[in-house]
Amino acid sequence: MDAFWMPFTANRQFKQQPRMLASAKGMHYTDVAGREILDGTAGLWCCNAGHARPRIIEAVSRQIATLDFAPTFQMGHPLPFVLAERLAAIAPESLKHVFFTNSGSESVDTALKIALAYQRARGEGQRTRLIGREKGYHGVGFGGISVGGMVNNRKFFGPMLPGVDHLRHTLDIARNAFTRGLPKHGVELAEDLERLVQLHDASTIAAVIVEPISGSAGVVLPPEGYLKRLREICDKHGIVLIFDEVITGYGRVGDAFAAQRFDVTPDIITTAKGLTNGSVPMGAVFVSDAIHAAFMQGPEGMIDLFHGYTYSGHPLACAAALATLDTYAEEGLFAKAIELGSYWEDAIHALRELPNVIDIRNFGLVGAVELAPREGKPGARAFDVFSKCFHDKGLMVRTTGDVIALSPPLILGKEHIDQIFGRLAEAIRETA
Ligand code: PXG
Repeated sequence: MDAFWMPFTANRQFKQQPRMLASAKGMHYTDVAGREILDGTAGLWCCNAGHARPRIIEAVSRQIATLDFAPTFQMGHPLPFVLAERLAAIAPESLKHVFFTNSGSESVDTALKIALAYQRARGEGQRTRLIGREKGYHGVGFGGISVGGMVNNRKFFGPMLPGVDHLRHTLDIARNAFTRGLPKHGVELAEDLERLVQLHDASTIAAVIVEPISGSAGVVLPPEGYLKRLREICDKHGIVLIFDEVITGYGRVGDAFAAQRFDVTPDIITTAKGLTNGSVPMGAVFVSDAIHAAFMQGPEGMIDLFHGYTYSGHPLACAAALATLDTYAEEGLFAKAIELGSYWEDAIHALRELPNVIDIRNFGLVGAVELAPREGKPGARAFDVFSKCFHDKGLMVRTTGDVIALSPPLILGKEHIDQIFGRLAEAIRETA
C-alpha cells in the first residue's frame, strides 16, 4: 500500500488499519469486506444526490463514447455553454457568468485572480490586498492557503501570497454553545472588516473571501446579520465580496446556494463538489454581470482573461453536471434541507447530554458535534469516535480537530437521520 501517498491522511496509521470502500449506492457505501456503511457526509460533502444515480451514470457513459475531450481555449463544444446557462438559471440574479474549473481549490484561485484583474480593469490596480478569515478553508492552492485560516494548512508552506490579511473567525462557544441554527451573538464581528480598512486603507483592498458556513474548520456558522453587514461594508469601500460555496452550494442549506438562503448576494461565488454530485471533478465560479462587463471592454480580438485549465468545461464533467442538475430538480433536493431541517436539528441536539459534548451546531443539512479535547492530545477523542463509527457502527462521519461533522446526501429520510444520530450517540458514549 506504500506507493499511494494519501491526501490529508496519517498514512502510516491508516495503512495499519485501512478503511477501504468498494462500492456505493443511494445512502450507503459498501466496504471491501462487504459491510454496509451509512454515508453521513455525502462522501466529502459532495454526493448531494447520493450514490450511483442512474441519470449520471447514463450521461457520463454516453458522453465518453461520443466526445471524450475537446479544448475550450479558442475552440468549443456545446456542453459547457448549455451547462453555464443551466447554472446561471439557478444562481442569484446578478451572477450570470460562469467560469469552469476542476476543483474547489481551482475555483478559489480563479475567483481571487478575477477579483484582482477586475480591480485593475476598472482602474483600481493598486487594490491588490486579499482578505480571508481565521478558520477559513479555501482549498490547498497557494491562493487558497494564503487567504485560508487553518493553521496546519499554512504553517508548513512558507510565506505564501504577500499582502493578505484575515478577519476574526465567528466561532464563540462561550456565548453561543448549543444554539439551534444561526448564532445569536457575533454580528459585530463583521466590523472587523472596518478595522482592516482602517489599517490598510480601502484603496489597497481588492477582495474579501469567506465561506457563508465554514465546513472544514468544524462547521462555523455566521451569526445572524453578519453576512449582510459584510456585504454593506464591502459596498461602502469598493471591495469585491467572494462567497466560497464549495460546501454550501447545490442544496446543502435549503436553496441552490447559501447566498440565496441568507439573502446576501456576493460578487463572486466559488463552487465544486455537488456540481457533479462528486462523480467527475469539476468546479464553477459564478461572476457578477458588473465584473464580467469590466473584462469585455478592450478590442474584441484580445483575450479578456488570461486564465483557464486544459479541462475547463470537460465533456464528461459537463455531462455529469447536467445530469446532476436534472436529478436535483426532479427530486426537489434543494428543498430537502428545509423539509428535514427541524427533524435534523432536533435529532442532533438530542446528543447534548452525552459525555464530553461541549457544543452542537446545525444549519440546513449540516451538523457538528464538538467534543472536549483530551488533555495534551487535541483531535484524538473525535478521531476515536470517527474510527468507532466506521469500524463498529457502519457509519461514515468526518472529523476535524475535536469536531464531528455531518453533511448527509440530501436524499435521506427520517429513518436515516435516526440511524446517523443513534449510531453516533453510541460511539460517543463508548469513547472515553
Ligand atoms: N473551498 C471550500 C469552502 C472547501 O470546503 C475547497 C474550497 C477545496 O476544494 P477541493 O475540491 O480543491 O478539495 C473546499 C474543500 C472536510 C473536507 O471534510 C472539506 C473539503 C475537502 C475535503 C474535506 O471538511 N473542502
